[in-house]
Amino acid sequence: MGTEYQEEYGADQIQILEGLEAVRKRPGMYIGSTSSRGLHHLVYEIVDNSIDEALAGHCDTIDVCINPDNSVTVTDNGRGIPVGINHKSGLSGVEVVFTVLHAGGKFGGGGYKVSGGLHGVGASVVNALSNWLVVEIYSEGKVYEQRYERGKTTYPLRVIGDCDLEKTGTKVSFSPDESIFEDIVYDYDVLKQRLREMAFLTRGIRINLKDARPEKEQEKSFYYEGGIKEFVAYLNKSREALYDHIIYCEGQRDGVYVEVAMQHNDSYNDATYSFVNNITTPEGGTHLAGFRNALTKTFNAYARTNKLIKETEPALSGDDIREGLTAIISVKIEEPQFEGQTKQKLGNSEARGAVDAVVSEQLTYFLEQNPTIAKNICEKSLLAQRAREAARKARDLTRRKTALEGMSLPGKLADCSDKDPRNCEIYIVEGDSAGGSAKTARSRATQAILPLRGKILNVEKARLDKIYGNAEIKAMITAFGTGIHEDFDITKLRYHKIIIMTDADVDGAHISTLLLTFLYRFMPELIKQGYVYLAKPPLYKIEKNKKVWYAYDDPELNSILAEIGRDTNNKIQRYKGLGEMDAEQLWETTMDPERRILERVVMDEEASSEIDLTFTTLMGDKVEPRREFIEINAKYVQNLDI
Ligand code: TTJ
Repeated sequence: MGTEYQEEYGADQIQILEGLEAVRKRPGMYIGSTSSRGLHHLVYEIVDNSIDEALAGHCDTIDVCINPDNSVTVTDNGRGIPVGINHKSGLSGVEVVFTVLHAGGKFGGGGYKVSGGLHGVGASVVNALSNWLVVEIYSEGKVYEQRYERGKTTYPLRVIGDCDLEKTGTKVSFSPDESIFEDIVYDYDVLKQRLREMAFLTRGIRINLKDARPEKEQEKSFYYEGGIKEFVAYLNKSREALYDHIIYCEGQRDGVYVEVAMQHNDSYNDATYSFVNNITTPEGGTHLAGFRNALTKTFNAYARTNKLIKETEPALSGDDIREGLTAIISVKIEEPQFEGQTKQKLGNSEARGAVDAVVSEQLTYFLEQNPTIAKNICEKSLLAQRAREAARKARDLTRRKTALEGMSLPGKLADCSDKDPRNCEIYIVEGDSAGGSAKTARSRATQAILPLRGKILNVEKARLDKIYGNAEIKAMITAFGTGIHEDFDITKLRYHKIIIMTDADVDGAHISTLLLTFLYRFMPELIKQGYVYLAKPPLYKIEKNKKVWYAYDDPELNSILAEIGRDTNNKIQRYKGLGEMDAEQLWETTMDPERRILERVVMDEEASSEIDLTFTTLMGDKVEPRREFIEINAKYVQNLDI
C-alpha cells in the first residue's frame, strides 16, 4: 500500500518533499529559532488558522491542550479544512494545507486571511517540524483523518467515522520533533500569555487552554466581549485611570482595518502597543506613526479651539499627550510588509493614512462629546509639558557640567583600572556597608563598585525632572557613560556587565526591582543587549570540621547536608544580608568570576505588554492587584536566565 501510493505521486509531490525538507534543514528561517520560543510558535501557528476562521465569522471557540506526552492539540468549531480534492495537485485540501509550503488558507471561500510575519508561515511548517501530526475534520456528518510523520504523509485522508450533522470543525494534534528543538517541553504560562493576547485581539472568541500533564493540571478560559478595550482595562488595572471611559476607534480604509483603544492613567509612561494581524510590532511602524500623528494633531486642535492653550503658548508635543497613556493599536492588512532588522516594524504606507484618518475623525468627535475628559487629558499634557521643560533644563545643566569638567565620575564610585569595557564590570550595591566590603573584596582591575544609599527612587511614580535630579540615578547615568534618552549611546558603555547586588531578602528584591525598573524604562538597550545581571549571594553557610560550604537555595542546602551527613557538628548560618559576610566571603561566594552565580536579565520583546504590566503592578500604588500578582506570578524574577 505504501509503495503503491507513492508511485502515484508525480513532480508535485517531489517538490512538496523538497519544500518540507528545506524547513527541516533551516527551521530558524521559518519559525525564527529552534529555542523554546520557536517551540511555542508552533502552537501559535496552528491557532492562527482557527483565528482566521473566527475572523471569517465561522468559529467562536478554540481549545488548546498540552497533552501528557507533551504533544499539543488545537480544536476549533469552524467549517473544517476542505476535504475535497484539489484539482491542480490531485491532493485533498487538507493534505495541501499540511504538506505544501505557504499554502495556508489561500484557497476558496473569500475568507479574510490575515496571517503575516513569523506566523502565517503555515501549518505545513509545523508539520515538517513535528515527529507526528494528526488532523481530524468534522464535516457533513463524517470524521476525516490523516496522519503525517516528520512532514510526510502516511496515508491519504480517510473517513474514520460518523459525527453529528451539526458538528463541524478541525482538530490538530502534533508532537514537536526533539531532534529539531533544543527543548520540547511546553510552558503553560508562556502559552497562556500569548493566547490571552490573541483573545483580547479577537473580540468575542473563546480560547480555552488546558494543561493535561500529570502534576501540572490546570486550565484557563479567555473571552473578551470588548476585545482591545478590555486589553487596555487589563493593562491599566494596577493604575489609577484618569477617567472611566476607554476611548475606542474603529474603521476601515484603503484595505486596512483599524482598531484603537486607549485610556490615560496617572503615571508618566507611554504604554502603547501595536499589532498587525494579531502580531506584535515592538518596533512600531506606519500604523504607530499614523496613530501618533492623529493624537498630537487632534489634541492640539482641540486645546487651541477651546482655549486650553493660549495662542502665544507652544503646542503640546506627542510625548506630552502620551504621558500616562495606555493604548492598543491593532490593524489588519491583507499583505503586511515587515521591515527593520528583526522584521518587527510595519512598512505598508497605506496603514499610516488609514490609522491617522480613523483616529483623527473619531477622536475629534469623542473629545467634542466628552469635554470633561478632554479637558482632563489636556491639563495632564500641559503639566507634562512643563515637567519636560524643567527636565530639559536640568539635563542641559549636567551636560554643560560634564563638558566643562570632562567626564566627572560620581564620588562614590570605586572605578576599575582596566579601561576596556569588555573586561569591566560594575557592581551596583545596596547600602554603604556592603559597598565597603565589596570595595575591599573586588578585583580592582576589572570590577568597579557603586554603592547606593537606601531606597532607590521609584521611576514609575516620579516625573522626569525629579528623576534627573535624583543623586543615585545621576550617579548611575554618569558611571555607565552611555547618556540617556536621545543622548543614549551604547558604544560609550563603560562596563559590559552591570551587576545588581542586593540582599537575598524581600527588601533586596524590592531594591533590585526598582533598579531594573529604572533600567527598563530609561536604558532598555542595556537589558536587550544582555548587559544587565543580578548577583546571587548565598542563603546559607554550612561548616563542618573547619570545612565550609555555601548553599544558594534550599534544595542545595539539603543536598549538601545529605552529602556531608546531618549531624550536630554542622553549623548552619542563614545569611540575612550581604552585610553579614566579610570581604573574603563576599568575594568567594558572590563576586569571584570563577565561583559566583550571575543571572542575566532577559527581555522577551514579544511579551512587552506583559513585562510592562509586571513593572506597573510591582511598582504601582494599588495594593490588591500587587498581592494577587505576587501570589500567582513571581514570574518576572523567574524570567531571568542563568
Ligand atoms: C477555508 O475556507 C473554506 C472553509 O474552511 C476554511 C478553513 O480552512 N477553515 C479552517 C481551517 N478552520 N480551522 C482551520 C484549521 C484549524 C486548525 C486547528 C489547524 C489548521 C491548519 C486549520
